[in-house]
Amino acid sequence: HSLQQMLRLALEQDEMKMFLQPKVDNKGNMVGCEALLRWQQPQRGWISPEEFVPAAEDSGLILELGQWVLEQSCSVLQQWQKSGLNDRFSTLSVNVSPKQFQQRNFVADVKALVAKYQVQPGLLELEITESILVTQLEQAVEKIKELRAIGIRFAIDDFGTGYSSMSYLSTLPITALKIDRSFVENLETEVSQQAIVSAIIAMADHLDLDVIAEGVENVAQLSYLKSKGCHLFQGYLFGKALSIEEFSQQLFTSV
Ligand code: G
Ligand code: G
Ligand code: MN
Ligand code: NA
Repeated sequence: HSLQQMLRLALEQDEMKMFLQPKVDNKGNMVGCEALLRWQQPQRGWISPEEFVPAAEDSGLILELGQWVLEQSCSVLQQWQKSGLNDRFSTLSVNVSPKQFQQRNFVADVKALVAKYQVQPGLLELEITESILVTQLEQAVEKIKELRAIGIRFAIDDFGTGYSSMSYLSTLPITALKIDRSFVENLETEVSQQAIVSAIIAMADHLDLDVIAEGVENVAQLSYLKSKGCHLFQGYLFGKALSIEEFSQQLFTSV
């Protein structure tokens, strides 16, 4: 079977799982999470999204997959709202592929899910990449504005790795930048990485955007990021992605 055939079966046969990686604040408190797909394939074992997300993009299956992740996320948020989320909780972030975002029905689909699960829209953050803004800036701006109008939040994922101009930053109603993992790598020793990261943090601050560092693996990286004013983090130092059950348990047992 091709990867694409296997992917179609995976969705039908419940092999796809949504995991949640913690986002933490200055004090190490869990203040949110990012939804990340995990595929447990019976014959081949565990398959990384780095392998199957591109295949899903090529086959168009990313649309079903993306819709599925969004629905799961809204359902989880509904459960958490019922259990009483504390004020510290910011957002559950969902990766949106360019193909999914560019669908004519994208805005309506998101609104329908938010309504179906009665999600407080401010708890949902959509992660988009700069590539969306390169090819279809005007349409993207309209879609983001429509969803921002009901309170949904938007982060630019992998910030700094795309080929877009930065002029969009002053016009786009996004709410956060995610510093790409590649800039955080070797941050403790590489002066050039430090220059890039401190510039991104300063820019986010001036534009009144949240900024979150990805791929934080050690205390030296964390200290540098904190010293420059970053106060949201994600990475193996704090935890890898957990099953919904495990994450929910941690969320409601932490003080
Ligand atoms: O979890 P991590 O190794 O393993 O994810 C690898 C890549 O797959 C990342 O670039 C991430 O953005 C992407 N990815 C993970 N989950 C999703 C998802 O639900 N939708 C999309 N479009 N990409 C995802
Ligand atoms: O591209 P995106 O940022 O959406 O995906 C996040 C990816 O980064 C996932 O593959 C996730 O498993 C991975 N990841 C999360 N934290 C760390 C980390 O601290 N180190 C490394 N190397 N990868 C991480
Ligand atoms: Mn992401
Ligand atoms: Na990223």
